[in-house]
Amino acid sequence: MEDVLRRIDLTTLPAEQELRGLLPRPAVDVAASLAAVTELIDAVRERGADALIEQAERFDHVRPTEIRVGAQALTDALTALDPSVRDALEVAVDRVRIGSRAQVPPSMVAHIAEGAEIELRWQPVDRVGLYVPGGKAVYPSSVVMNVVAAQAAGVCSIAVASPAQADHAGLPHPTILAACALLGVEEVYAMGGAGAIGALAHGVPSIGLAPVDVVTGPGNVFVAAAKRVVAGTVRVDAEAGPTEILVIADDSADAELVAADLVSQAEHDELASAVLVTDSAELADRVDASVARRAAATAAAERVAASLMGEQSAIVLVADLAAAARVSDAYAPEHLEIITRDDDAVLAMVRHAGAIFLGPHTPVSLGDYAAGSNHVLPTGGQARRVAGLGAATFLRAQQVVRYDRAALAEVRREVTALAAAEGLPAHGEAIEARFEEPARRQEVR
Ligand code: HSO
Ligand code: ZN
Repeated sequence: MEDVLRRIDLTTLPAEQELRGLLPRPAVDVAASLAAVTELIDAVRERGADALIEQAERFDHVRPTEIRVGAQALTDALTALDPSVRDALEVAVDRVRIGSRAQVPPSMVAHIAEGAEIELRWQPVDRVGLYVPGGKAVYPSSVVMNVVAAQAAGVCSIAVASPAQADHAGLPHPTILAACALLGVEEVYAMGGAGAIGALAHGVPSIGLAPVDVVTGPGNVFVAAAKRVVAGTVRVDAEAGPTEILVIADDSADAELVAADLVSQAEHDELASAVLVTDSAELADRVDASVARRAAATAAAERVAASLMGEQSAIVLVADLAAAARVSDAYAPEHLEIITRDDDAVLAMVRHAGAIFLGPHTPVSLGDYAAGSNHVLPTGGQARRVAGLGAATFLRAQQVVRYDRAALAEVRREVTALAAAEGLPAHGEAIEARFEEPARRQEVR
């Protein structure tokens, strides 16, 4: 049988070989859309709801009657939700809430010297805007991941934006509305794309939409570009590109499970990446045969085939698991699965990944819904430098500094010397003033 996944043989990998770029990523040119997106955002800033309605007509092919979704529509969506989906969402919410709460760091006090301390206090931002796409993929699970993380951080004010749907009378998709209602989110807007990101960042006074402090959520290339444009005004999360899964497996792994997991993420997108890195040529053959069978039989067979046969997907053969960890780190995948005889030993060698799934009973699709982890993760190699979405996305570390007189006296000379060296004598005087007699202070003035 023809191979489905292309093979890359790195069994003789020189220690110094540069591995980045070995697995090409799908080209997503966010910068090319910046000008167009800026125009859309400016229109919303200038003309508010009128511009949002025009943009819905142009891009979503529907005229929303109202941008702000009414309370009744939210309640109705939850009432109409299939009870088994509601139950499943509730389980997901409970688990993600436990996982998200555990991410909120406790306040810490650093004792610098006697009488000198700095408290690190984690404060949530006041208000956030969460974007939920509404195109071919409608993911209520993404509503859960964004909202629960913000709630766990202690954010008081949450607004959700999702495009108006032609099939749903200009409202966002009903499962999105139902998920919002389930989570107690009352402020939902039927708006999508770059305009929605601009509206959240800058506010739309005419419809009572107050500007937010943080905008998060996945979206297409225009949403990614819009997040870049508003990044000077609000905090944004990482850009979400096509999904990626990289599996490190040895000959002890069950090829059927590895294949099932590769196919599961290929299901998202023609541009999704599915990569197996293994030191076993035999496992590689078995996984490829299983992938061929599964890809042909799955519901989204065409999309899955496009993803698996694309340049971005591959089986990489390496000499040992240390080399597998090097390949994985060079790629910095959104999702990394480790299915080997000693998963913890491999984990210890790996540095860069959005989320890591250990062992044969921890598939990525568990994490997509109900592991308790968050599924909004950095793609495109961003895992080298940023974390996935979580409570921390909505928190700031604040330094609370407290010195007593004796502690200040201890560094009096050093501060004054540095201030003088920087040509800022008033800085030094602010220190010295603490040690002058009250009478002398008058004299100086
Ligand atoms: N795997 C996707 C998230 C998702 N999967 C949503 C199913 N629904 C990106 O991490
Ligand atoms: Zn998924």
